[in-house]
Amino acid sequence: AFLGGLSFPLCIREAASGTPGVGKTTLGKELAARSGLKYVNVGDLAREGQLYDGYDEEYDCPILDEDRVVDELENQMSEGGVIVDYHGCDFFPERWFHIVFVLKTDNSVLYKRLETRGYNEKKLKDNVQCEIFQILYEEALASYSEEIVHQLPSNKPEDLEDNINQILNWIEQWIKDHSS
Ligand code: DAT
Repeated sequence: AFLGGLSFPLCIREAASGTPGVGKTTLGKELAARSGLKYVNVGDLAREGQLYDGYDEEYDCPILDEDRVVDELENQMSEGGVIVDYHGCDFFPERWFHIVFVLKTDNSVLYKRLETRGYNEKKLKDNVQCEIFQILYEEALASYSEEIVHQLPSNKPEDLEDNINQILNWIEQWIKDHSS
C-alpha cells in the first residue's frame, strides 16, 4: 500500500526472466498492479507488431527479431518505470535494467505447467532441461552485473506472494536511495 505515494517520475526498470511456465507473467502483472509500474510482455509485443525474423520449424514457433524488439522498446525504457517480461534477457541493452529477476521452478512442477500448455514433446523436454541446467540464470549473470541478478523460487502461490513483497520492498528502497 506504500505505492500510493509513487507519483514522481519513476526510473525503475526490471526484467523478469526464466523458462516459459515459471510464472513471469503472473508475477509481472501482479507486481505492475501493486507497484504502479508498467508491465511489458515481450512475447505479446512481438506478436502484435509481428517483430519476427523467420520461423523455427523444430520448435514450432516464430523467431524473434531482437533488434526490432529493442528499437520498439527503447523510448519507454529510457523513461523508466517498466517491468519487462521475457524468457531471455541477453539481447537487451545492459543500461535498460536496474534489477533482473530470474524465476526458478522445480522440474516436476514445471513439466506439469508446460504439459497443460500443449507443448510438443521436444519443446517440453528442452524447456525442462533448460531449467535443470539453469541456463537462463547463467545467461542473466553473463549479461548483467552479478549484484543486480536475483533468482526467486516460483513453485507455490506463497512464493508469488513472497516474491512480490520482496520486490516491492526493493522498489521502495530504490526510490529512497534515488530521490534526494
Ligand atoms: P510464464 O509467463 O513464465 O510463462 P505464467 O505466469 O504464465 O508463466 O505461469 C504459468 C502457470 O503457472 C500459470 O498457470 C500460473 C501458474 N503459476 C505461476 N506462478 C505460480 C506460483 N508461484 N505458484 C503456483 N502456480 C503458479
